[in-house]
Amino acid sequence: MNHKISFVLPALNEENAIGLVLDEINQVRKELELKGHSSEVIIVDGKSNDNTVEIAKSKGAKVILSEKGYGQQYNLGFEHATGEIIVTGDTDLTYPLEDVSYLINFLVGKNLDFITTNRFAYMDKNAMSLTHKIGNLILTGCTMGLFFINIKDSQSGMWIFKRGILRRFNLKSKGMPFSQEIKIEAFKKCKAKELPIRYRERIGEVKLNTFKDGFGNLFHLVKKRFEFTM
Ligand SMILES: Nc1nc2c(ncn2[C@@H]2O[C@H](COP(=O)(O)OP(=O)(O)OP(=O)(O)O)[C@@H](O)[C@H]2O)c(=O)[nH]1
Ligand SMILES: [Mg+2]
Repeated sequence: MNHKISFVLPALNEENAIGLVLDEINQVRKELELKGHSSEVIIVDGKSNDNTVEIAKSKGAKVILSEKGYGQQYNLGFEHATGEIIVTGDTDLTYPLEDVSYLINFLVGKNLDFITTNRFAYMDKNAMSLTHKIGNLILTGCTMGLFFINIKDSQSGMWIFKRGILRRFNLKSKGMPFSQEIKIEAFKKCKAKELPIRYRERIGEVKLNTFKDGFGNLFHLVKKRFEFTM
């Protein structure tokens, strides 16, 4: 069966990487087209003050201007997406978008609703700092313990899912906790699976603050767990 695929990616000052990310996506779009699928690319910009928007447009992406905020940007991008299947990822060249065709086959072939990815399976040597790794481990452990779901990477930003399931999700986070929130919703409410991927070293400046974002995400987990029991 033929599908329309929407690539939705948030961007914040990614001028050094976004052109390469879109080259990789455009290559995948050709592969998808040969299989009879159509596609669109939506970049949701959070007020970048470099050339991110211009480069994205020059590579053929549809650019949506948003307030800054990872979750806020994703929610706006999802509203604009028209494909039955949504593919996400960062605009920093870390995620293997070249594997999207395989991942879509897996989603459809196994009749899943949602796939998230495990970056720790095949991580390049310098792709993640030690503090960031420890933070991820703690957050993933807390997600498993508080919500009784079995995943290895609660913070991965590459998901492949059927757009229709978003209706059933209660997504409140405007910032970085959006990543764990969408997984919790998916594993609680539909057929979801985590698959291993390669994770590459980022191009461009690191924007995450391990401690600020780490504690923010931890606080969000506790708050969300409390809501679940209400
Ligand atoms: N950190 C951050 N990233 C944002 C924001 N808005 C959009 N983004 C984009 O969201 C993606 C995820 O942010 P990253 O800073 O790469 O976070 P990360 O992947 O956990 O950390 P890295 O290991 O540094 O890649 C990137 O494509 C950013 O450009 C924001 O408000 N904060
Ligand atoms: Mg990243």
